[in-house]
Amino acid sequence: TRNLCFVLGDQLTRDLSSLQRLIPERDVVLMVEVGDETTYVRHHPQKIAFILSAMRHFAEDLRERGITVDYVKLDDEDNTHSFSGELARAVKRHDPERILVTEPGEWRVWQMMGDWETDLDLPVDILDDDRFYCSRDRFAELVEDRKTGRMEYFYREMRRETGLLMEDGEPAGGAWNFDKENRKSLPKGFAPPHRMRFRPDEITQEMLELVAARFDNHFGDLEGFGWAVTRDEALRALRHFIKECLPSFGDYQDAMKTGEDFLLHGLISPYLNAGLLTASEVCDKAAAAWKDGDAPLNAVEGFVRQILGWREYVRGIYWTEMPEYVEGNYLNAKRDLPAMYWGAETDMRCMAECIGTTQRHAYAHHIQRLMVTGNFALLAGVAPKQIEQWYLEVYADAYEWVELPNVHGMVMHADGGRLGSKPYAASGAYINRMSDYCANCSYDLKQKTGKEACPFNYLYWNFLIENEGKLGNNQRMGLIYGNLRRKSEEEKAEITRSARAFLDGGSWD
Ligand code: FAD
Ligand code: DLZ
Ligand code: SF4
Repeated sequence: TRNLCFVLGDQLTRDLSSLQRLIPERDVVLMVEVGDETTYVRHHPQKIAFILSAMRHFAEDLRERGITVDYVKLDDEDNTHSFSGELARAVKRHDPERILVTEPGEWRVWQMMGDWETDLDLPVDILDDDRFYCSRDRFAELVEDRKTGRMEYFYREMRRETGLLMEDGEPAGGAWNFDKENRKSLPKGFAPPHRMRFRPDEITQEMLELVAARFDNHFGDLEGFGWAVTRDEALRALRHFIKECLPSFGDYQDAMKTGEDFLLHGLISPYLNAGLLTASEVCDKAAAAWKDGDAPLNAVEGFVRQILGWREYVRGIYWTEMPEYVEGNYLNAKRDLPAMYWGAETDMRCMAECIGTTQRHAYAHHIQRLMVTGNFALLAGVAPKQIEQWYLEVYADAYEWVELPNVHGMVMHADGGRLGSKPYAASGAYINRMSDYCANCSYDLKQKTGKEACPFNYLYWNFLIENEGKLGNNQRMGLIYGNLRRKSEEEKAEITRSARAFLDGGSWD
């Protein structure tokens, strides 16, 4: 063997940079299922089943194309259960001249890779992950040029660089975004399209059994597993989304509805992040739908912005700010994550819905993550590391590079504003406007304090009171703090009392 090409579980892309260097006649691909990766956090069982099944299918696909794959299974006898251990064993088996690997998604693994050359006494080529529009180096350059202070500027730069949704150097439709046309609430009686789910084949069935036996103490259901596990299936799911959902994606992007777990969302993040789909093909197909007159610009731009803008931006932030990033706790939040996040009963309808969909599917859509479970953790002052770990565990699309900036930065403001200039704190009124949850909730949205009141109401004001020192001078929060300052001392004391009773078991009277 000349080259041993190590492919990780989120690198399941045929033209991955490391695989492009492969000469099938003489090189070997290594793929490994290892205990360390399945348990470094207690991933949702569907996440483990998805990744391992997708890995096994990908290995089959490579073999069918004449590539030699050395595949270590989770229950192989001599499995050392770590990336480094398995690579060392494979080096003994194949005696390669060189290791080829594409840079990993997580800092944790990046650090491991740094030791391999010395430990193995072999050259290790760590190649750029060119599945992203913006390389780590390019992002760092843009930071230097101060073109990435905020997502919006970064996104415009990416639109210019890629030419996506551009016409003669100008944004299509004459504006960079059409959000004022988006964010509608759902019309009465709205029924979202039926979603494409996939019946487990033999390989997936075997994985489901293995995961059920081995990870039965992890939070989340395994029944109902319907994720695509091959590129062909993922492409079918993407086509279905573009045809049936994309045309109205923009309009109802921020809506939430009881019992509707998917609405018009893409359901593609697990595929993008594991490599079954690439960002550029997804954005190109969405842009083509607009060009062909099959989807309006507000929808296509809104969708493309999530991928070309947000997804690339958070990755850039992750790699420019790590490893210090994870240590920040700007608002000094310290509370434990409440048991309802792990499925304990709660009377808060919104939380029960969003945690329920998470448990059922290892999925929740963006507004549920941001404005319900995220917003609660922010307002309740949950310790950043605890809520970060929750998000990393429970979603099939969660890898630290994308989870951490979203949770630590966007939701918890623990980075003091590196990612977003202000926290997305909101009271119950926002959730009521964007959903039908409150109509089915035993808490009263109209009451502002006391046992019966919607907890988001007093937690919202309590959050502003507790953090006035840090946020009171934030220009973008001027209006809100103006409102707080008009409240009487008595009113504020009521708010604080309710928040303490709810969060810390204090007295309600
Ligand atoms: P759609 O609504 O159809 O959006 C299309 C695509 O845009 C997504 O597939 C995703 O690739 C991308 N996207 C949208 N928003 C973001 C964003 N904020 N950051 C990065 N990509 C984005 N996404 C993950 O992929 N992994 C995570 O671990 C993750 N953690 C999150 C944690 C919090 C607190 C929040 C608020 C958001 C998080 N997101 C994460 C972003 C977003 O919620 C998911 O990407 C989205 O819900 C996936 O579902 P979808 O494919 O149906 O998305
Ligand atoms: C998430 C995950 C899991 C659960 N299991 C494996 C595995 O057994 N083997 C593997 O190669 N990758 C797995 N992964 C994905 C890795 O955690 C991911 O590749 C790294 O975190 C780098 O992003
Ligand atoms: Fe959630 Fe409050 Fe609405 Fe109940 S009333 S669903 S707790 S926002």
